[in-house]
Amino acid sequence: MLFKKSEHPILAPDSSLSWTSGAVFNPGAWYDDGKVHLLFRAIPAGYQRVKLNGEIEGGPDHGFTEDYISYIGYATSTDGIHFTMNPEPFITPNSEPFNVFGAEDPRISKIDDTYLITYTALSRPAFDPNDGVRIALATTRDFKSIESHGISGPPHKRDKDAVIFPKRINGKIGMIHRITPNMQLIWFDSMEQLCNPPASMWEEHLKTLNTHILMKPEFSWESKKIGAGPTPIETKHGWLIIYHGVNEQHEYRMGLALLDLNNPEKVIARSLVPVMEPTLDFELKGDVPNVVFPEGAILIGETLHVYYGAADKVIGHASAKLDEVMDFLLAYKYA
Ligand code: BMA
Repeated sequence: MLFKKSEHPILAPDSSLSWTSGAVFNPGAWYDDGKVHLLFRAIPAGYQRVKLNGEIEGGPDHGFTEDYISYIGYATSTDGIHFTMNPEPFITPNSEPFNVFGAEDPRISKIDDTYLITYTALSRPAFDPNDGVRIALATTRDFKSIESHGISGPPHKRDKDAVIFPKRINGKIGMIHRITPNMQLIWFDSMEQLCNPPASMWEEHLKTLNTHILMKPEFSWESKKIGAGPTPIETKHGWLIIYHGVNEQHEYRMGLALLDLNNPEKVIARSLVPVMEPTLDFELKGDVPNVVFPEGAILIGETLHVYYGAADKVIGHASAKLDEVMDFLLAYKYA
């Protein structure tokens, strides 16, 4: 196995903090100055899984009650494995139209001295199939004070899985996002434009969406949809992309791809097979079974640490040597 999983979840619901008492999962990560920063999704206990009619996300015919509303929490670690949670949530559902039903699935990137947090904002209950999901952006310099920039993605139904490259490329800021079933890439001219994108930019982007596709589902293990996971990692061979793929049985696995360093629109390698899949009890059983959902990846020395949501209930950790991951992926390099 390329990635070695930690045997037990590294973070789980905590009954002493009501907002984390039901589920703690899907963490974004960043590492600097000897500290791992983790932002994760948390839900208070009390919600229930219910059978719904019709096509919905999260399982062919199941959803959750309306009190399934996510907070975003913050935890830190010095070794990448033992984390301490802040008792207060970092982002709380609020009255802004697209945050009423929660904030989900944060990713962390950093440009200059600003941490960029992309997350999913909801204006309707999580499993309502209608138009109620957008990409949102918040920034912080210290994980204490936070500036909310509101919606930072196109006005398109269920756009999710946004992540920002951790440096400017050819002077621009790149963001990957996911309008089902593909992953798309968009460029912003400046931090100002990222924080306040004009409506005309999205009109143009949506009109020409096919030209912005970065990756499409290609293999049976990801046939239903794919989505970016952690912040891209810069290596000498290219940008390492860790992503999730969902199959027709609604099982979530982890895949790898490599993008050209100076022209990330060009995919230079992609693993045919998933590199991680649900096998442990806490990945097979939870609120949504058979899910590994990677959202955070950091390098400490030569070791790549991956943080993932397991079965929408707890947080798992896996690690691998970066050079072994690259050797594996380069075997799938396109000619
Ligand atoms: C996706 C997101 C994730 C979740 C996954 C599996 O659509 O909502 O938050 O972990 O489904 O249920």
